[in-house]
Amino acid sequence: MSGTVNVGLVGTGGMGGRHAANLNDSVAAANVAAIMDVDAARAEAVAARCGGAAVYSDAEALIAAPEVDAVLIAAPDRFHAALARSCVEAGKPVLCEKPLATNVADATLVVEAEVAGGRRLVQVGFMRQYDPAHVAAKEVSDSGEQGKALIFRSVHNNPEKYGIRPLVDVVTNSIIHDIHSARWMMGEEVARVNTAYIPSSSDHPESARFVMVQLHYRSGALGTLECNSEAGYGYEVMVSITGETGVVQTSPLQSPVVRRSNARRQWVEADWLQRFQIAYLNEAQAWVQSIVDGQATGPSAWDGYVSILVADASIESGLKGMPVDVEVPDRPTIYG
Ligand code: ISE
Repeated sequence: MSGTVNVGLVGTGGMGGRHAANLNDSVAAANVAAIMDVDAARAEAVAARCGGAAVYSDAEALIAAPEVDAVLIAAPDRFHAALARSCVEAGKPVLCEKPLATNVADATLVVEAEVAGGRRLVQVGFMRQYDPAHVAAKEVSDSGEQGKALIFRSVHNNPEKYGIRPLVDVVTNSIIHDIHSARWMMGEEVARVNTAYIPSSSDHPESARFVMVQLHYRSGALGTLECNSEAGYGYEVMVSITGETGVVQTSPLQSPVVRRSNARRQWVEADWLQRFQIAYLNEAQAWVQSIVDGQATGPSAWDGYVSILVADASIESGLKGMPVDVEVPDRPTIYG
């Protein structure tokens, strides 16, 4: 496609607001043409910030609108799959925030719709794939300089924000990122998971404050995904890959280390919007470029589907207190 990509944005919460600002301010080939939110005042405010985009109260109407070339979905998680499917059925490229779906059945429907259309239209918002630190660590591991990759680790500490969260929410909303990183950075599929967790309090045994998922890869490599749902001090994400002769690890914080008055200080980012600021921008630029080029790139609906497959097994494992096997079907040819 040539010229400007007219983007319709569904959802203007923290994430949607950030995407709108990134597209409007920093992606030259994008025009934020339409905004939808059930909160009309918030939609109007974001539309005004983006130079007077059209405001919709119905997401399906925005997807169908002739002035919308492509759609960015930043609505609550439970709406993602149905909206992504509508975009695919309308033949419009879509950047769908993670998770692609909150369950395997819904993710399957998105993949089936895309396969039926015969071409990729969906990119899933696994923005860590656009984070320079993650990309550099993967490059080191892929180069083979530290031998075969044997162990993947990730630590994901969230800010104080959520309150009591059930295991299903921590896994499908937070750990889903770590699951994607574990597949993408190691370049192979997970065959079995084993989850343990600690509830927030004895009054809420169904809640999950700390979650640890052990991964067994098909090759025999291992992984651990550790998530603190409410670390209480700020936001950190760290990944490392241990090879036969070395370890590559990302720095959990982007801020500089300051030494002063016999102390060493480092500022901790408040949340993912700060920590992954560059990643979100890179993601938006790459997505719009892929539309201009007519060739979807980045994390696919298949990645979104397999991630939720692993997430589902991780939840089952945690609830049953036993390991659960993951059967990943053959990848349809449109996903390469
Ligand atoms: C949030 O929705 C995100 O996507 C963040 O990247 C993640 O760290 C956080 O846990 C999620 O709630």
